[in-house]
Amino acid sequence: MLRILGRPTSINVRKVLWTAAEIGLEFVHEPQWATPAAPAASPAFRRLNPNGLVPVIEDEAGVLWESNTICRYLARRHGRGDLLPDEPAAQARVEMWMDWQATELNGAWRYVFMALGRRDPAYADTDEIVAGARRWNEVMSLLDAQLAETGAFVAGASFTLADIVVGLSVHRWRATPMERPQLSAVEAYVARLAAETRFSDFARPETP
Ligand SMILES: N[C@@H](CCC(=O)N[C@@H](CS)C(=O)NCC(=O)O)C(=O)O
Repeated sequence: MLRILGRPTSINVRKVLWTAAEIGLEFVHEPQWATPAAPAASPAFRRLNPNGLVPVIEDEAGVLWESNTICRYLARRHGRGDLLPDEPAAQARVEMWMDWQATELNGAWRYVFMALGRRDPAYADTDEIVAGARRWNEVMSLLDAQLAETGAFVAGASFTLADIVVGLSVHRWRATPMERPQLSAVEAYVARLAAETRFSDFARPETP
């Protein structure tokens, strides 16, 4: 049986939980990992993921970490070409937006989300917060332009893994208390995700 390890307050854990739910997988979720009761930095957990980060999965094929890789693995293993197409160019378009989420978008929010979303006192530099918010909004405007062009989902007309990782990121942006531009294609996208997918189960107000 597939095991998914990690606290569901983690956006990266929720990527995997949402993917598993869209596929309709049976799995055991161990939500205690990366909480004070079961730190991800512990030697026991580092034997699974030497980075000491969640999510981690384990199934009959072994242990995997890195959330986007896990999502792709689950889609391929269960033959879900709708979530990750086999055709190389279509597949690359989905992976391009997944990699963009993990690098450009995640990198843009890192400081400002820790400051305003998590209210972590270690992130108190006002200049960094202002610059971070500007950068995050700029990157989101790029996404808005892409969504205006597809008129549907991130990588094109249909829902894919790219929408799981980007959709949760959009939720984080909308749930962080800061000034945001009005992005109409992003708002239409959220409504589409809520109507057509399991988005609302994983994009709850209490877990930005
Ligand atoms: N690139 C990794 C990042 C994983 C990551 O940063 N996980 C965070 C939670 S979102 C974590 O485990 N932090 C350590 C902790 O919470 O103890 C992935 O996508 O899986």
